[in-house]
Amino acid sequence: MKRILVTGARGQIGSELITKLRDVYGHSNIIATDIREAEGELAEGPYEVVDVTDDKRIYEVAKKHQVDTIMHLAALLSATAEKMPKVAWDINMGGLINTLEVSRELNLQFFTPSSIGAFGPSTPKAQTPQDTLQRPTTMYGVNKVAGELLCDYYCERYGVDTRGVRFPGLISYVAPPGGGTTDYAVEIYYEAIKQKAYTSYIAEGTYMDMMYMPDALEAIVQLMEADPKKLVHRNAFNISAISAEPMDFAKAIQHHIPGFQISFDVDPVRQKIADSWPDSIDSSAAEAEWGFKAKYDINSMTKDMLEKIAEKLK
Ligand code: VAH
Repeated sequence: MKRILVTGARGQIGSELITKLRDVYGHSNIIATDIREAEGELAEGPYEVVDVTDDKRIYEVAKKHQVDTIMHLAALLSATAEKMPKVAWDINMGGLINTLEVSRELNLQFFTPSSIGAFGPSTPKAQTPQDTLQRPTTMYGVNKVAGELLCDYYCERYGVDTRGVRFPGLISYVAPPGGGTTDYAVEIYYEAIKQKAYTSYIAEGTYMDMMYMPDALEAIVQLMEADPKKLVHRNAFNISAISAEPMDFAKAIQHHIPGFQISFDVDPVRQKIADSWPDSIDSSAAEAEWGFKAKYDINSMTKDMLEKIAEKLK
């Protein structure tokens, strides 16, 4: 039976992953942790305040709850990391080595996400291969590449069962994203309902990989339950569902809100980050090694997002 400690439980992924894991493994087996106090549904199960830069606290909570798995999500995202690179290094890399060390000491299974941000401008942009050049030009990307190598090292050197995926931009209606480059793909849905208009900070024609959150959560559980003997790769698998630019979102929304208008006011910092990332990545290794398959495309995601946000804003 899995007993899982999740860091970053109040983040965009964490807040929904806790609900998913509680449904799959039972409320009492999921230990939600974050640097902030619990709020809302998070308080309905085991919860601890944990700063991932405090290695002793992570060990203490993992030991106390006798977990067998850590899912480490706490991190600063790409745009925030560019504003405070040294802080991002300290949190992203400090938190990672601390959770890996606890996993080594307590023989825990380990998951942490990488990102399409682990690629850079010299990486092939169309159908980016699983194994290819990774020379990112952002602190977030440096953290993700270093993180992938560190997780593979802990697996090779110490036998820690580390696994990860390179997430695309994740789209959800539950917790707002914070400090990401792909956040426009969430904002556009809220503004479509509130204003029937959205001004995008990412330029028309800028393709990036995206995925609806339910597919992302299912991928985490599927990967962690996969037969380790079938894993050729581990840290981290390319996975994607949608390759889209802002106009694709606008057209999908206009099917439901015909008067919706998009305009552009490009943010040079986040545009530069987006331009350094792939247009589309190849998910075939994940499909072959653990059966990854996304269920939502841009049209089915848009229908669900608009319905759920309209309900939420009532
Ligand atoms: C970001 N949402 O924009 C995150 C993610 C692929 C993008 O890593 O930083």
